[in-house]
Amino acid sequence: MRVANLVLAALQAASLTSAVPTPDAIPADLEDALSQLESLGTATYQQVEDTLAAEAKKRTLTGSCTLSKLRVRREWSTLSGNERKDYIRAVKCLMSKPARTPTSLVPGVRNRFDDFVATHINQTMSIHWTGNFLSWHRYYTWLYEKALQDECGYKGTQPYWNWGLTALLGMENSPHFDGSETSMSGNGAVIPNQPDLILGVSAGLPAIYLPAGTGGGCVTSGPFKNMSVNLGPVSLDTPGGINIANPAGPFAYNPRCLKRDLTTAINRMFANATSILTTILEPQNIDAFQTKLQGPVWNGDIGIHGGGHFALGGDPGRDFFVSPGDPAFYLHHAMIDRVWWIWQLLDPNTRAKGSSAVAGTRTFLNDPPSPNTSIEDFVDAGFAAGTPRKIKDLLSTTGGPFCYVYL
Ligand SMILES: *[C@@H]1O[C@H](CO)[C@@H](O)[C@H](O)[C@H]1NC(C)=O
Ligand SMILES: *[C@@H]1O[C@H](CO)[C@@H](O)[C@H](O)[C@H]1NC(C)=O
Ligand SMILES: *[C@@H]1O[C@H](CO)[C@@H](O)[C@H](O)[C@H]1NC(C)=O
Ligand SMILES: *[C@@H]1O[C@H](CO)[C@@H](O)[C@H](O)[C@H]1NC(C)=O
Ligand SMILES: [Cu+2]
Repeated sequence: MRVANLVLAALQAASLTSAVPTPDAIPADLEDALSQLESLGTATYQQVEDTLAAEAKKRTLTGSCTLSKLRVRREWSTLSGNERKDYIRAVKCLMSKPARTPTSLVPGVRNRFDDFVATHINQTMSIHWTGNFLSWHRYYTWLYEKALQDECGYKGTQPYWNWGLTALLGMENSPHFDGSETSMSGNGAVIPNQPDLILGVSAGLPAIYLPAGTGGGCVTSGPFKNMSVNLGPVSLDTPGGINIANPAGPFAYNPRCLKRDLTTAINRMFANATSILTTILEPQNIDAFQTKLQGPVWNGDIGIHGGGHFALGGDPGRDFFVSPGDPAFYLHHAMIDRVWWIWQLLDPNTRAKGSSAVAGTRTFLNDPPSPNTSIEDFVDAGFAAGTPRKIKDLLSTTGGPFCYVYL
């Protein structure tokens, strides 16, 4: 059976309308699953390269993305120390540049980094559990990457955080969060005996109990230990089930330390390599895919998306509105985008173009009721960057404004 499938996969890979070969079973063993995931990622990368090369040869290239312009986004742990330092330098540079958002609208913005946070806060209820969730966050992450490149001289691309890796290593021991100078900073200071997290209740959903992490306080190590979080909280889940908002409002100036509460247990429970593979291989339409990825919370599942956010924890990491205020957000959402990209390329004709590529409505879980999302709808990142773009131009990472892949 396995051999037959491998032969079939090889034949498919060789044919012109090559589909990416998929594993015949999803391993429960996390190391096996991780290596299957990486094979799938590499095959997807290869397929994009082959397609661009074939189009160039036949001169049927329709867009402006060519092989020579193609940029590759990579996993944090595969970057050299100097590459990671350059990324960190550029993020800090963004934090040192003046904001573009009018302070009449958002009194709390202090820098360019905050522009992105303010936009996310402003649009939260129309970009999550909506039909534009994936395309909005793809565009947003790309605009952030572009700001790092264009405004801060960053030479690399937006790195991603493969949660399947940190589930195995333990977050605290990973190159992502070990607190070294080449990490995205480490854990928060230890707050002993933190009670469980209780999610969902504030949104009127059944409670989900999650273990609190190993930190909880201000980040004490690495490049971002002294950064100031300026906006929020807006809806911050804290241990014990308490949800916190700044009474002065979501846009008030409220400088405070960056907090983390690294929780490998949550990472391992929801965002391990097996669940990543399952999210990619099981759902057969966009509705099922985005539900699986975000987690059917009404069934006690926070999905790989919630798994990453809540494993990072802290303030603003566990704040649904303000989460981009932790610079690790963009590594997390690059991985979300990578998972979508792999899923799309398993059937690009229905998943990366046309009306079958989107599902959902314009409001959070359709509350209040709103029209279905259309690929003709616009998304924008407000004062942060860019111009409004139609969803249909954001469905392919090698079309519209984009020209990147993941490896
Ligand atoms: C970080 O903040 C602390 C306390 O304000 C200060 O003592 C320390 O010098 C700062 N470190 C850096 C690297 O800015
Ligand atoms: C991986 O994640 C899935 C889905 O959340 C979970 O059911 C499974 O128990 C996890 N695997 C391990 C080994 O923890
Ligand atoms: C909106 O989408 C749902 C689910 O796909 C579908 O059943 C419904 O007919 C759509 N509504 C309109 C007005 O197109
Ligand atoms: C928030 O969104 C509204 C409606 O789209 C817009 O008019 C306003 O300028 C936005 N504010 C910010 C700070 O982006
Ligand atoms: Cu978001």
